[in-house]
Amino acid sequence: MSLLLSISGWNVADWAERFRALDPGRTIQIAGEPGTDPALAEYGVAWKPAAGIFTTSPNLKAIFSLGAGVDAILKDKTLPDVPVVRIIDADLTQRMTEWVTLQVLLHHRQQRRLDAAQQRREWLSLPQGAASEVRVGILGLGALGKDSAEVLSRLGFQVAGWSRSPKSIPGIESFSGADGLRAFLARTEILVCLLPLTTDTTGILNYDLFTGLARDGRFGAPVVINAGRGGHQVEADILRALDDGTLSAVSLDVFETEPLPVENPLWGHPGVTLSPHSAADSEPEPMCRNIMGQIAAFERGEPLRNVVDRNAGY
Ligand code: NDP
Ligand code: OXD
Repeated sequence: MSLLLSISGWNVADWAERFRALDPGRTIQIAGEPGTDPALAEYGVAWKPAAGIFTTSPNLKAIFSLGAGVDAILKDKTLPDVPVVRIIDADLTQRMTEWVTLQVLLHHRQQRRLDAAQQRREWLSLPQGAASEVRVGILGLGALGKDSAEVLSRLGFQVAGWSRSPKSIPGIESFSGADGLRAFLARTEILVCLLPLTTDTTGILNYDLFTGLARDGRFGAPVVINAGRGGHQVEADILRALDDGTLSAVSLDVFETEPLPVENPLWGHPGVTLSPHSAADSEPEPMCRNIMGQIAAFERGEPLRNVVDRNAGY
């Protein structure tokens, strides 16, 4: 009974310790370490795994993603034909909803203007609009998009979502498919992207899409918030749209290149609020519990949950 961990960018030894603590009887191996035998692995655990890493594990039964997004796993064309399971976890969802709510409120309450006024020691009194006057649109109404939508709706915002299939969520207007996109954009003044990165969604946050957003809201020009993947956004188009007034502001957690290079103009642009791909960190304790719980259920004969549709890419 062995787990093979292929994790880059995060502290793999820390993750291994967490898994060991939860199931001391199981062999936890770290890919690439001396003495590791991938042939023993029954389960893969991955975050940005090394390409080809699971090809020498003939006993593999499933691969567990440590993140909600599986684009970095699925891009490996040598991935064995076993179920890929992604994370849906209350802790991660809560973190994302906090970040999305923070960003929506930051723009709605014009906090960046107040910050600048504070720097100048200026007592700036701004008109305060009601949340009920603001139309938020969420691209992606999955595990994360739905929760953010519901919380923003409870705060009073007019919330709609766009997904592949139509949704029926109380209080949330549903738009779906390519046919529904234009109408969804036309009623949206704060756009939030919580899509998975697939061939269909790559580059979706581009200049053409920005020009389709509502321009009759409180901010004059719309706002874009992206915590999906950097591959969703065309950064040259974001800068152009900010500079020519097509967008009033953006909040970005993800970037075409991560870490964002120091010379990237997004760092210093006054219309940009950014965070370092930290909207919703995968916290080791709940993630390891989630995965070990899934493995225990699977070994009792229960089906795996949250298995990715490899054709759809999410
Ligand atoms: P889900 O798979 O639960 O939801 C994805 C949603 O996107 C679904 O509603 C789906 O539609 C919709 N969708 C997918 N493709 C299309 C398309 N072509 N057109 C319209 N809608 C589409 O994913 P999660 O909510 O769990 O996560 C979303 C993404 O958030 C992850 O893939 C990851 O990239 C990102 N993420 C970022 C983090 C960060 O810290 N920045 C942390 C965690 C996740 P349908 O419901 O019809 O299938
Ligand atoms: C994820 C992420 O996909 O952290 O979970 O980006």
